[in-house]
Amino acid sequence: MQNIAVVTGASSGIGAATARRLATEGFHVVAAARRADRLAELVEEIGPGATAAQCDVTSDESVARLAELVAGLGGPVTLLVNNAGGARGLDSVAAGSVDDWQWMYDVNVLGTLRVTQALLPALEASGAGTIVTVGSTAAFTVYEGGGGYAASKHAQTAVVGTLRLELSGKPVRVVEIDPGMVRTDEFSLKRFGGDREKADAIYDGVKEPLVADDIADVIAFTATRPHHVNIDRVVIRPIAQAAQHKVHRER
Ligand code: 8X3
Repeated sequence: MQNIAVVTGASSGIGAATARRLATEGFHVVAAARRADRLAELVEEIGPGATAAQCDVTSDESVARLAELVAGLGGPVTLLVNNAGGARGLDSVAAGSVDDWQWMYDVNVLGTLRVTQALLPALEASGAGTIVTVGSTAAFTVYEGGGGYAASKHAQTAVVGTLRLELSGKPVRVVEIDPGMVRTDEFSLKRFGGDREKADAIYDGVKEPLVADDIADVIAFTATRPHHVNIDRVVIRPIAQAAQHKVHRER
């Protein structure tokens, strides 16, 4: 049996691109996400190198079922990509919705925690495990309107850093990928509750924002180094984004 890679949030964007890419790297990919129809399409496209797992990372039961499904495949689980997550709203702290903040904490932080806890025994048992967590540049910087998202991403990076310390001496490396501006079908659209105009404005005039494949490429790179090489953290932005507030726009 091939090595197994579990990718959460695999129904679109960075997760789907990562699932496709890891299959080409020889992993058997378990593509996990809430939307079964999207997963079915993805798994059909990838072929026998992938298994769909309907999973909601905000549910203990759902994540337990994911772990059972993965165990049932019988192969060594060598890679977990914690990619499920997202942003809701671009409101100020003064006006931010508690529900949106709660959702971001639950998915970005507790979702990472749940899936990591559920798969850690198998990753350790493989003798050569890797956990890659998709964070954000918002994990180490803040911007107006980004308070809720940045708070959740700062918290997620704290979990990742703590985990790396706690796994010292165990055969599981811990990697964090922090993307800046990536143009995917859904990230900004979801952030703005489906408002296409607002979502598109984020990328206005930016010649080449990153795309999902750029991030999948880096995830695959970190996961396929010799196992003693732990790439702690990668910050990746388009060349047009020198910093969070320094975006070159051509008009
Ligand atoms: C995405 C980067 O700039 O929207 O994680 O916070 S940003």
